[in-house]
Amino acid sequence: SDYSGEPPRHPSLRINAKEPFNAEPARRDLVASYITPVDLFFKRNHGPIPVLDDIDSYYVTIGGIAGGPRRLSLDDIRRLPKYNVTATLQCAGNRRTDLSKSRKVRGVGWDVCALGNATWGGAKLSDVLQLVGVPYHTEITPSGGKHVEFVSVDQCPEEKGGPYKASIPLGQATNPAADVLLAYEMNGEVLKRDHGYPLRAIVPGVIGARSVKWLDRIDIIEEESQGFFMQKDYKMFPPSVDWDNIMWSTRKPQMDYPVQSAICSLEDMSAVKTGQVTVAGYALSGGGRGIERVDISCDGGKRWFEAHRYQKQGVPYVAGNITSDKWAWVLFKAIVDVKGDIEIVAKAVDSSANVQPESVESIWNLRGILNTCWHRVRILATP
Ligand code: MTE
Ligand code: MO
Repeated sequence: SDYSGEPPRHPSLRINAKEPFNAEPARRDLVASYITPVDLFFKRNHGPIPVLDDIDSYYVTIGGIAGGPRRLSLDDIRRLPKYNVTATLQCAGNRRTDLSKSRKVRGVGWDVCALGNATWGGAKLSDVLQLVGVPYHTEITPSGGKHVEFVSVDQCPEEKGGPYKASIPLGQATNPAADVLLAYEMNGEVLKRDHGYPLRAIVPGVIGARSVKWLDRIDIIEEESQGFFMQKDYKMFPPSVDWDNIMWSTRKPQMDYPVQSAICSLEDMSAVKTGQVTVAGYALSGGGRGIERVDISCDGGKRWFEAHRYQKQGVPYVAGNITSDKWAWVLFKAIVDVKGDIEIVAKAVDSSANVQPESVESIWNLRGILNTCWHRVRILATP
């Protein structure tokens, strides 16, 4: 693979792998703003960043439709109604490093910042599909229906040099309320190369792996995508399955993200001064479920109290309501008194009353995905 054409990146990013480029911001930087600045947004790649600079000749091909494939230019997509959806994109591998402490897992090691919250601008996939003759669908997503496969132009070693691919159910793709976008903007600016320029899918509420960057094709297919990242990766196995007894076909590709939270104002195993410290972080859930509350403990999880949620100005926030935005994270904060050697813990509860699991052992899985266990930070507070 050729990595000579990579774009410049912010020097403060923590690089977890250089080629392909995988990096996340520092904890404190991540929760400094409700909307994550583009240069601090985590970058998750499986191959080199494609060079697509002749935008006038760029088009995306829509296949598997009546009358044969259709090519849509960027202008065709820009002419459709534009939507701005604030959605948090989280990699399924977020917090993998902590999972490895229990038992070794395979994959890029991530701390707690393999996610970001952005306002994505683009056309709804449901409108794009309607334009080419595929009608809207507004019922609850049926299972066993057709699928919509996103195919990228980037070449991934795991795909044996083939393009990155993923699919979502047709019922979700054609449902305007699912807010699936073909995005050409991120935080009001033209999408950057690292994040899928000129066009990417954004599938809110679902693991980041399904939000395919640098779109080449969108195909309506009978079964879910047979691509590597759908069939041989990003599946959640039970703790009893290891590399010697894995049967990939026995599990479904992971879609919705479970409830998650992490503390970002403190580093693990750090020293602070006795007195007040700020416990701040993020909480989010998948599938459009909002965050009901975040509980904090300063004694490893024996006694709990509720954190405050806070959002910055100008951000969609319904006063008195529970969630700020259906697809976006909530930032939380609590001021606590600390003394001695203590363990601070955060756990979130979503609007369906799902709670993060307590122990990492109960959710350990060989690929190290979906580590959503209580987030613990051990600190030593001395005068
Ligand atoms: N799309 C392509 N074409 N190639 C990729 O490697 N990585 C996926 C997804 N889309 C990927 C991709 C994964 S695993 C994640 S978590 C998100 O993109 C990361 O998006 P970001 O780099 O914009 O943060
Ligand atoms: Mo990911």
